Amino acid sequence: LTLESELALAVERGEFELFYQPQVRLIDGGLVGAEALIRWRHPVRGYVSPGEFMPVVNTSALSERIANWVMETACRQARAWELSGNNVRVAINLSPSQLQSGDLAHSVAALLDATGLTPSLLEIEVTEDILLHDERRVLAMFKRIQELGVRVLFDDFGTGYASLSYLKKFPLDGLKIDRSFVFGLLANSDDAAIVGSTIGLSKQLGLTVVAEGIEDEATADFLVSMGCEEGQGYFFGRPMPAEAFDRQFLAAG
Ligand code: G
Ligand code: G
Ligand code: NA
Ligand code: MN
Repeated sequence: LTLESELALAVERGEFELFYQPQVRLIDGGLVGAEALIRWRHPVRGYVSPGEFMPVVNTSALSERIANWVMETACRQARAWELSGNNVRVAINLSPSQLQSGDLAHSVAALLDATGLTPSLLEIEVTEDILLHDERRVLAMFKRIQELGVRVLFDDFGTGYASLSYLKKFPLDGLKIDRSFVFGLLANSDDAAIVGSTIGLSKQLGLTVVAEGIEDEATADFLVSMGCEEGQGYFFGRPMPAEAFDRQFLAAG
């Protein structure tokens, strides 16, 4: 069996799951959202990380199907949280191939309609490579998605080749500072300069800024002192199943 045919079977068998990682307000640690991260619960190998199978998904016919499954599962979860009185924004990741296929804005609109989810509780994270594709098409699609009230965030900011020019071209709602700049923040003055400038830039552009990869309190404190509003990382919580997320972060009832 090739990995691609195994993945097709996995879709049939419902072997995919979404894990959720908390995103917090750095000033007080309050929960603001969750990033949904796909996992494949393989019957023999256990949880397989997306780094191992998404590259195959992205070049296969399964790409659109899995994107739709991710969106639907995340929207249902966000709606369940909303109904229980917790306004937790849920962010999903879409790879360039998934943004290319089908009519994404239409699927998003249909899902919001079907689930009743408040649109501002859904976020879409895109990486810069999306913007290597047909620029006008991508722009039009983002615009339609944003008109629905769904936010679009630039993921892994700073790691690409032309991050600043993309900020200029695309009407984003926010950016996520890549964890490679956050890890060394306390020890490396270059990283601190890059992160500090990115926070300033985001504010001037009116963008939300989220720091990724926060692994300790000192880094979180330093980010607060630099004016960063939101963060995510193992210090606040690892990606986990929805039930664990409920128990750890949301008040029961
Ligand atoms: O969760 P983990 O660190 O293993 O994720 C590895 C990579 O897989 C990350 O770059 C993440 O953005 C990507 N990824 C995780 N979940 C999804 C998903 O549902 N869809 C897509 N397209 N990428 C995902
Ligand atoms: O590419 P993207 O930014 O979507 O990747 C998100 C991935 O980063 C998640 O799969 C998650 O496992 C990983 N991640 C989240 N927080 C941390 C962290 O604090 N440290 C490290 N090393 N990885 C993290
Ligand atoms: Na992401
Ligand atoms: Mn990222």
